[in-house]
Amino acid sequence: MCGIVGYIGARNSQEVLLDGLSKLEYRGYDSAGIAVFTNEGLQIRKAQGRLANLATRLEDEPLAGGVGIGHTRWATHGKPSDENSHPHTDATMKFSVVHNGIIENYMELKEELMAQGVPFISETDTEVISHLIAREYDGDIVKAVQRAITYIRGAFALGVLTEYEPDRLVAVRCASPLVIGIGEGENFIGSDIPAILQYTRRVYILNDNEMAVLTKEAVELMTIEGNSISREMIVVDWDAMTAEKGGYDHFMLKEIHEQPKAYRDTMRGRLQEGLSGVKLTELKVLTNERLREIRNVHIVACGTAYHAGLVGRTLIEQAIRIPVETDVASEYRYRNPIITPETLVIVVSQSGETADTLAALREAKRCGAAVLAITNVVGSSVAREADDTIVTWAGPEIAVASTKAYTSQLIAFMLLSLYWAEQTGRMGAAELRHQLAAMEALPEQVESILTQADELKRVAEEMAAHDNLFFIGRGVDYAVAMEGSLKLKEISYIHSEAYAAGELKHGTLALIEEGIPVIALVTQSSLVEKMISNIKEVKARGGVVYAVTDKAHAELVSKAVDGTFVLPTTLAHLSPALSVIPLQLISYYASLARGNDVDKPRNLAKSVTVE
Ligand code: HGA
Repeated sequence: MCGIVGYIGARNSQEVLLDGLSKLEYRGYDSAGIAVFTNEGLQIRKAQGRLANLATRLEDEPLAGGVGIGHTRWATHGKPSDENSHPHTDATMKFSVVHNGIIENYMELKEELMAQGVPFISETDTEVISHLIAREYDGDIVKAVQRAITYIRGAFALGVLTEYEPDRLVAVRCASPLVIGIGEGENFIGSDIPAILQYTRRVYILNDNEMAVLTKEAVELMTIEGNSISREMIVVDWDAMTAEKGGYDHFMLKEIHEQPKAYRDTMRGRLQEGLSGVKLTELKVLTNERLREIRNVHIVACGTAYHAGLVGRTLIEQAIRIPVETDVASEYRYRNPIITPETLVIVVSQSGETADTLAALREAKRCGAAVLAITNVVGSSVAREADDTIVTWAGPEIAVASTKAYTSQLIAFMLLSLYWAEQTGRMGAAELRHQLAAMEALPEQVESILTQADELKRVAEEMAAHDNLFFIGRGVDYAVAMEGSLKLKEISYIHSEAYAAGELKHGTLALIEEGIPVIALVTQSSLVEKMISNIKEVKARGGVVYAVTDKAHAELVSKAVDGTFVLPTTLAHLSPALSVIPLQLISYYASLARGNDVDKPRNLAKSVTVE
C-alpha cells in the first residue's frame, strides 16, 4: 500500500514527515525515507526496515528545512532495500518523487529511458517517474509532471519536489488515495487523513486524475490536464484512533471493505488488453516449457491460506486436468510426500514467513520440484526461496483474522490457472475472454455484497447466542465453508465445524438438534439439488438453516431454508471470491456481539514463525 506524506511551511519538515509516516506505518514498513530542501539543496535520507531505523539515521544526520516529502514502503516492485526505498530521484538529483501504487508499463518506459542514456539505480517501477519528470522539465514543474504522467499507466499517488522550484510541492492522484491538509501558512499531503490529523483537520480529498500544487500560503487544485477545479473543504471530526482505521471500528472491517481494491490491484497489469489473456511476467523459472513438463501439483499452506489452496486445487484441476493435492504445511513433510522434478509445489503464505510453509518449500526444493510462492510480501522468506513468486497486492493486513489476503490469494490462483491453460493451449481465446470478463466483474460484485452488511449483522447477532454452529457445502462451497468456519472460530470463539454436505449423515448429523444453526453454501448449479436434500436432512432434525446462495438459485433454495443471503451470479469456480464475503461479515459481527477483541483474538498471532 505504501504511505506518502508531504509538508510545506515554516516548521522543521523532518519532524512533520516522521510524525506523518508513523501514522502511515501500518501501510508498509519495508523501508522509509524523506527528501527535504536544505541549505545544501535537496537532500535525501533512507533506511531499510521500520521507521525507527530512519529516525535513528536522522538523529545522526538531521535534515533542516521547511519543505519535504516522505514515504513508508510496502514493496511491490523490487525487494526491500536502501536503493529501492523512496524518495527516488533523477540522474541529476534535482527532482524527487514519492509514489504509492504500481506503474504497469514501467518496463517499457525503463527500456526507452535507458536507450536514451538514463541510468537507473533501483529495481522499482517508481524510478521511471522521476526520470520522466526530469526529461519533461522546461522551467515549470507542474507542466513537467502533467506531461510525464501521460506516459504512465497504472495506479499512482505522487508527491514531487524539484530543487529548481523550492517553494512548490506537487501532488497527483490517479487510482491511489491522497488528501491535502490545509494549515495557516503551511500545507500538507498524506495518503490518508491520520497522517496529517495532528496538524490540521481541514482537508481536501483529491479524486482520481486530479492534482494539487501546494505553496506555504495556498493550494491550487486542478485536473491532471491542468483545468482548475474547486472543491469543498472537509473538516474532520474523527479522533486519531478512528482515523487510523479509515473511519471503521476495526482493522478487520476496514480490510473486509478493502477487498474490491485488493482484487483490482492483484489483477492490475496482469490482464492483457481486450481480455485476450493473462500476463504473469514474474514467472521466470516456470517457463511454458517447464509448465508443460509438470505432471502434478502440491499446494501447501496453513490456516486460511490452506483454504485458499483448496479452491486453488479446483481451479487448476479444472483448467489443466492434472492431479492437484492440497496439504496442510505442518503435515506435508512428515507424510513423506511423493515429490518429483515433475511436481509443481505451490506454497501460499500471506506473510511469506510462515515457518511450516517455509519448511515445506525447502523440502520440495530438496526433492527437485519447481516451487512457486503466492505471498503478500515482496522479499519475504518464501518469496526469496521459491523459484518464482506471484505477489498478491492486497496491501498490509493488520487484523489477525485474514480477509483480503485470502481473497487475493483466490485471485492469484484464478490468474495462474488461466495463464497456465492459455500457455499450454488448453483454453481458446473465446473461453478465456469469458472467464476474464467474469473475473473483472468480481470487485463490483463484492461492493454490492458489502452494501448488505446490516442484514448479515442481524444474522450474526442471532448466531452469537449459540455455542455450536455448522457450515455445509459441496465442491468449492465446501472449501469456502471451511474458511467461514475458521473465521468464526478465530474471532467469535463459537465452536463451529465445516462439513462436506454429503458427509453429514456419516456421523455429524448426530449433533444436529432443535435450534442448531447451520450455514449452507449453495452456489454450484450441478450440486444444488444434492445440497437441498442435505439441507432437508438437517431441517428434519430441527436445524435452523441460513443459506448463502446466488441469484440463479435463490428461488429454489429459499423454499428449503429459514433465511437466505443472495449473492450476485458469477461462474461456478469463481464463486468463492463472493461467497466468503458474507461469512467474513457474519464472523465479524458475531465477534462484536460477544464483546471480543476482533483484531487481536486470544491465543493467536498474525504471522506464525514457529513450527
Ligand atoms: N511500486 C512501488 C510503490 C509500492 C506501493 O505503493 N505499495 O503499495 C514500489 O514497489 O516501491
